[in-house]
Amino acid sequence: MSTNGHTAAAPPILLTVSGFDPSCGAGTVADLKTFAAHGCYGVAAITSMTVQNTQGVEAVNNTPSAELRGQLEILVKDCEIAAVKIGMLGNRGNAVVVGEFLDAPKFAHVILDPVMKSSSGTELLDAGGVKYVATELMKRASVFTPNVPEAEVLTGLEIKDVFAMEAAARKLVEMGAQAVIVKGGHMERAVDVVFDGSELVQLGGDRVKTENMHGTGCTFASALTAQLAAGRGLIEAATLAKAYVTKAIEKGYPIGKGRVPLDHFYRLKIEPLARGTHELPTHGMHPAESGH
Ligand code: PXL
Repeated sequence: MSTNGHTAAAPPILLTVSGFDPSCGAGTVADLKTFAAHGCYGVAAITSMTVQNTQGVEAVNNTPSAELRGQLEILVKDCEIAAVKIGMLGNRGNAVVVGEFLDAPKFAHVILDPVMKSSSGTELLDAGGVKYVATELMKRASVFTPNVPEAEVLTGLEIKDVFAMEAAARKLVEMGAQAVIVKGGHMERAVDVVFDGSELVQLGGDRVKTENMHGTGCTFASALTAQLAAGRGLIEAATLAKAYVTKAIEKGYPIGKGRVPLDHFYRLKIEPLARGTHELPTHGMHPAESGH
């Protein structure tokens, strides 16, 4: 029994280290929704308080580094964290805090999504931060998940096709990454390249409209974190995460005038029955309408 008297078994606890988006399509809230949709309990340390809605980012207010360190330390003193997912960091100072945090306790899974820009083009990581990610933080992560523009910045390669994505994945491993997933959401075909240092696999996917979406990268990395924490291997976890994000994109609905968030909870929705199909009434229910 736990010290506070509750006996129900807790689900895996996943930590997101990310920025807050008030429209809740991306960042911390997208991560927490994804964790919940996978039956996990999410805790969060906020790196940045952005001012944005679905139409774009108006301001970025990064958390003071000492405050971010405090948030991380108080959580690990209390909870057993099964996996850590890192998204927007804001600046070098906060990236260094996270690097130091990863050096102390050893986490089984650290998924690093090197967020550099918002989908509307605002910078979400300063130049010093990008350098720290490339030289220090990337090697502390068990899985590194750049999209194509981020992989181009980090490797200096121009990426125009899936072969160049493979070359970038290999280069990132040479640069110190333990395993890499280069996400192809920005490409003609939405193929992701997974490379664990020995095996290189292409994950094909149904192309769904993503031009006007928000939070797809955060959601993929969070679903991957949940699957890895559940004990799945990298390829299976990536395949399941890609299937989840694809479906959540398909089911996305507009909530404002701009970018569309995903439906993280599409699995909770029961599809309407086909016309003419009736469920058997159970005890205490009204019989299904018989049409006379
Ligand atoms: O999608 C990248 C991203 C991550 N984190 C936060 C964001 C965004 C995009 O806008 O706002 C907080």
